[in-house]
This record gives sequence, structure tokens and C-alpha cells, in this order.
Amino acid sequence: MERTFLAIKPDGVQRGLVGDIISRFETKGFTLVGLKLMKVSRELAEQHYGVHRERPFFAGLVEFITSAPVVAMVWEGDGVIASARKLIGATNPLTSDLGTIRGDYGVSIGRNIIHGSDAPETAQQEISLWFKEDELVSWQPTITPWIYE
Ligand code: IDP
Ligand code: MG
Repeated sequence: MERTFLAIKPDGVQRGLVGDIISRFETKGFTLVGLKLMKVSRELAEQHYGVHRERPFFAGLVEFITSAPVVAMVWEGDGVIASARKLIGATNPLTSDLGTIRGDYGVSIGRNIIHGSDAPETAQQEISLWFKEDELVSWQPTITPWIYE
């Protein structure tokens, strides 16, 4: 089973979208294996977005992600990395398809509500950056046979 790292950004938390967002991944059939509300340190933010260090929006992005609480999560399931990116939608909410989280709730690229890992390698890196091993729970929901054949 694959795992991915998702984070509801400060705008998603402030706007009261945490329940709806978690619901979308639950009802899709994915399994929550890690969850915490946290204030992100500058160090963690800079590491997480390290690949964007040279981009003009980097300072603002770090400022934003450290400005208010974030909900960090790890989700598990077949193909969850790519599927979560589809449920999240394109980076710019104005062009994200309706029905996706960003498409339904956002209008600005700097306020796009949620982060999701983009590939198996980044998922692995981000999970270990944000979560300790003992903060993740391996479990099998009793509904599994109704989700997977
Ligand atoms: P992603 O979140 O869809 O993977 P990335 O290109 O990895 O998109 O960018 C990371 C985050 O940086 C975006 O989610 C968005 O919050 C922010 N960002 C990306 N491009 C811009 C921009 O042009 N202006 C402001 N913020 C941006
Ligand atoms: Mg990205």
C-alpha cells in the first residue's frame, strides 16, 4: 500500500475546511494513518519547500505556511499519491477543475488550501520530515473488503 503526505494549509484551517477536506479522502476510500494540528517552524517550512528556494514567491510562501496552524496528515491506499493530487486539483485554483478541493474553494495561487506530495520519492521524504515513525498508525479498516476487491 502506498502512502502520501498531505497538509491543510493555514487558509484551509482558518476557513473551516478541515472537516470537508478529510471527508473527501475518507469517502474516496483512503485510510488516515497520521494526523496532527501544528504550528510550522520556519526551519520545517524552508525544508519542506526547499525545492522552491530560488523562486520569487519562496519568502512569502514560508511566511504564509508559518503564519497559523496547519493540519498535517498521512493517507494510505492504492495509488493514493497520484489520486490525492487529482482530488486536490491544479496548483492555481482559478484553473483547477470544479470538483477538486482547490477548484471548489480557491481563487489565488498563494492561497490554494492544501499541499499533497507529487511523487513516491517526495512522499517518502515529506512523511519522514513531518512525522516520527511512532506518530503513524498501521491499521486495516473493517470496510476494506468493500473498498478493494
Ligand atoms: P503544488 O502545491 O501544486 O505542488 P508547486 O509548484 O509545488 O505546486 O508550488 C508549491 C506551492 O507554492 C503552491 O502550492 C503555492 O502555494 C505556492 N506557489 C506556487 N507558485 C506560486 C506563485 O506563482 N505565486 C505564489 N505562490 C506560488
Ligand atoms: Mg509541489
